[in-house]
Amino acid sequence: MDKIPKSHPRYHSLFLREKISHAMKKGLVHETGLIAHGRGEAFDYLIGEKTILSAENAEKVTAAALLCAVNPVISVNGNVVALAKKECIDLAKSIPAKIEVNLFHRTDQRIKKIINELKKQGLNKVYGNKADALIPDLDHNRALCDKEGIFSSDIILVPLEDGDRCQALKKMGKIVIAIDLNPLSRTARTADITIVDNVIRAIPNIEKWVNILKNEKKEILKDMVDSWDNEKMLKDVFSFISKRLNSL
Ligand code: PTJ
Repeated sequence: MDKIPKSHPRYHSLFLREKISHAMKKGLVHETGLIAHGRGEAFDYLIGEKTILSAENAEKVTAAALLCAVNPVISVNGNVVALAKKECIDLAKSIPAKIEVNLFHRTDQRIKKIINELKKQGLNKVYGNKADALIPDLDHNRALCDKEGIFSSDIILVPLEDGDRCQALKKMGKIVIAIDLNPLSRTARTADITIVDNVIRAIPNIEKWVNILKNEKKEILKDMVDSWDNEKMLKDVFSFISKRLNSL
């Protein structure tokens, strides 16, 4: 990777760009993943590049939901693996949950490369290669999934989702949790729980809450999930952003 001086005021942001660009050169990230990353950066600017209270609350309730799940699955794509592969594996181990590679721009080669990348990082079993099931009512490659993974999951965490799949997964009766910096996206408005935060902060923060809530009674965790109001949370995010902009 190019050497970015640590003293640069935008060091962290530039470092993430380097990671994404490096992963694209390795064939892990699709070229349009760079554009998606840029859109994410713009929204991250608007929230101050920090985990805001609404996101912290969503991360806490996500941990509660994942701890109540029978077959929780974390769905990862090129961007997520480029930015937060270790964090995803740590989270999956702490729940425990399965990790499945599910791509919008799916090719067998990229699926294999991403699976290998996760295995190199210490994950023994990675789903997504079998593709022996289909998400109904979804017209593109993201419909391909594993019977034992996404297809039979009850709760699915989907960082960098697209709205279509989110809707199709919900139609299957699953609880869908999305991580999306864009609170206006169809995904953000369709998911049961939306985390408006950067995956690089969101994933370790969910793990933090998993460890805090691990020994809590299931009824208490279920109550937290049942009383979650995603629409209100999104309104709070809009209000946060507009107040922040007005105060600048
Ligand atoms: O690896 P593939 O083939 O599955 O392709 C993945 C991309 C990202 C190209 C594909 O899913 C895509 O086109 O995504 P979209 O529709 O552009 O949506 C990406 C959303 O994720 C946007 O709303 C961004 O704001 C958001 N986003 C981007 N980077 C981050 C993010 N949200 C959280 N953390 C990020 N780092």
